[in-house]
Amino acid sequence: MSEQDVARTGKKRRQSPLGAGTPMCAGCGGLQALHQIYDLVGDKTVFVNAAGCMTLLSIYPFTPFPGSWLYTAMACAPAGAQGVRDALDVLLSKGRIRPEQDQLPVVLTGDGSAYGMGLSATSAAIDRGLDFLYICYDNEGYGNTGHQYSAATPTGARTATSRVDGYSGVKKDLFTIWSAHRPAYVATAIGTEPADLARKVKVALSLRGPRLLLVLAPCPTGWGFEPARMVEIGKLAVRTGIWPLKEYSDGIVRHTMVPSKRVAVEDYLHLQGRFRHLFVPVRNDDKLAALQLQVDDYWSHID
Ligand SMILES: Cc1ncc(C[n+]2csc(CCOP(=O)(O)OP(=O)(O)O)c2C)c(N)n1
Ligand code: SF4
Ligand SMILES: [Mg+2]
Repeated sequence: MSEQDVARTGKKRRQSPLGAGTPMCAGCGGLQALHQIYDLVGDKTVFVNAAGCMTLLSIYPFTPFPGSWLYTAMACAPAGAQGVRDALDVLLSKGRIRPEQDQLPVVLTGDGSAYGMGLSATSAAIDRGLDFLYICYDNEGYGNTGHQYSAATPTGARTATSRVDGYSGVKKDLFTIWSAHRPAYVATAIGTEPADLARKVKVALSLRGPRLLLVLAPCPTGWGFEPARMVEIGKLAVRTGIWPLKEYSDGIVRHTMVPSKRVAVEDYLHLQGRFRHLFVPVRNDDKLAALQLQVDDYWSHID
């Protein structure tokens, strides 16, 4: 509801911590997922955010979250979460806050921090067994600065820094990197599969120690599609098998949604401007087959 609508109708604006008025793109898959996660995580949280699109959710001294918000440099959000945890522990030990007033440090970063700049600080925090939740919304590029490639960019995607044939690297496997540290919990998720996401948030909240929710964030602005197609694209990411939904705990990896008949990868690619060069002016059959093979190869190792 716009300012004019509020003045004209006298109706109140819908009250949601992440509601209307957030300065984010329409159809943002990251924001959609964060809405759902926040509904379950609640306000006894201290968000520790590294620079990225979601930083726009907090403009000093205001934040839409009833809890607290701490902004850090890209490389050090998990170190910030350690400071928050330590401070809360001191307050608890001195009786300055009661146990029921304790809060959960929640790191919130994009893939640029999670897969790259902040990975060292993350690894160290997991090694220390820090009791925190890490939410990474993965829009597969440095979105906030114009969508340059990151270590999460998929092969072949055009970005601001990989223009002609698209990104020549391979998307880093952050799920496995986290799991190799043997933390309490690691899960991939997406906002367009809300039941799967909600269950994983609840599992994460029931545990202590380092926990990661790695959420694919379809990004109309960086990926080049109409905001209205965000849900369709998110669902195709799962149905093609490009974004496997899975979780890790106690040394075991489980797939939580296995597509019964996988849709062709190109059905997902051709909806996005970042892959348009694979279809026009000339269809690149070799590259499309190679991208399909990457996905087939992954699933050939899953029972
Ligand atoms: C060390 C450092 N380098 C560069 C920047 C500029 N910068 C701000 S946000 C951003 C993009 C972050 O990408 P990502 O973590 O994927 O989040 P997104 O913007 O996609 O939400 C960059 C490069 C910075 N803040 N700090
Ligand atoms: S650039 Fe992408 S991730 Fe960032 S706010 Fe816009 S849609 Fe969301
Ligand atoms: Mg990003």
